[in-house]
Amino acid sequence: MASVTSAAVAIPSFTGLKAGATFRMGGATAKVVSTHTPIVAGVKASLKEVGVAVVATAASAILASNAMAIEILLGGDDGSLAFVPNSFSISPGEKIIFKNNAGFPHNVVFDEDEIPSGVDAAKISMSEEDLLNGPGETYSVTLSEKGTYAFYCSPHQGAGMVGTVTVN
Ligand code: CU1
Repeated sequence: MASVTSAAVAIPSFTGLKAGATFRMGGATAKVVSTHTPIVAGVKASLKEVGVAVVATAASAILASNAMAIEILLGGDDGSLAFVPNSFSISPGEKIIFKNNAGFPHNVVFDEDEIPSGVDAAKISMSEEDLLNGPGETYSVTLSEKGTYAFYCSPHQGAGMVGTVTVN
């Protein structure tokens, strides 16, 4: 199954998921932001649009999104100093929304030695001193060059708060 990484989702009502519930799929935790029920034709159309094939069962939700975005949590619910998930893939131009969850302050700095050549780390990073201090604060970035990017949280890099995103 293709991995679907969009955070903004629309799900069919038969799954019984409520808005605000979280569920796991493809290794990423996604938050249900809408219980809007798309008509079948609409689901097919939007899946075709994003180029994924998803087999729906009563136990798994369809992630179909027009807003191409993925949400990465800063700090685990268990108090771990980590990006959740810490390794993921996106499409070129898809927005990554890093969101303060626990254990902040955090930030997001891309490693200039571990990003595709020609990409300016400063343009996609927060500054080392800049921090997200409050709950729910976000930092968003869009990556357009294909390749693998390593990033870290400067206050917690030593504690292992590092991550990798592949744009493909
Ligand atoms: Cu951090």
